[in-house]
Amino acid sequence: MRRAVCPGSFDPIHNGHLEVIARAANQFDEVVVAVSTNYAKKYRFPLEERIDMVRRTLGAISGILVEPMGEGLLADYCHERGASAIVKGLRSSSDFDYELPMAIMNRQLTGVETVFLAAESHYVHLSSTLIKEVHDLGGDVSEFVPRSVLARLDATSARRGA
Ligand code: COD
Repeated sequence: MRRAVCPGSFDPIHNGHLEVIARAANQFDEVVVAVSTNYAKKYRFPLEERIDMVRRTLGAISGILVEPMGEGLLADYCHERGASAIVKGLRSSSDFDYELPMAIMNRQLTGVETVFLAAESHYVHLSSTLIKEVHDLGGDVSEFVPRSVLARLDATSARRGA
């Protein structure tokens, strides 16, 4: 069984993430979507809500699991889960510069390989941060996120008084 991990904050999940996860699922027998927690990071959505958004969006697709990643090393998580690869989407050369040292370090730590998938051109400009900013300022992000995520963004804007 060839298992891969697609890690991310998913704060919130968007169509660029989904496209990479779907392509990873075509290449591997099983894909674990690992939702990370980094206490140094300030998230818009708590972990449980980020996991819930990912699960609702992906539904019950066979071969895709959604799990919390915990706070430890991604390489250790992959080793514990028996995953031979980490799958990441690449949007730009700056993504590559950021990801390459981590890919090498992760391979040295536990032997896990990193597979980079070129982002789909229609979604290459997307990030969770940009989507939140555009939405907070009144822009239409419905083309970039699943409907259930848009509803959560609307709800957080209402709570924040935006
Ligand atoms: N198109 C395609 N792919 C995309 C797009 C897009 N528009 N946007 C994002 N992606 C992909 C990227 O590959 C990205 O890595 C992934 O989706 C997740 O994106 P985010 O923004 O949700 O997640 P990040 O960037 O906050 O990263 C979370 C990680 C869990 C990957 C990161 O925190 C991590 O690696 N943590 C592990 C800690 C660790 O082991 N440290 C030591 C490293 S050697």
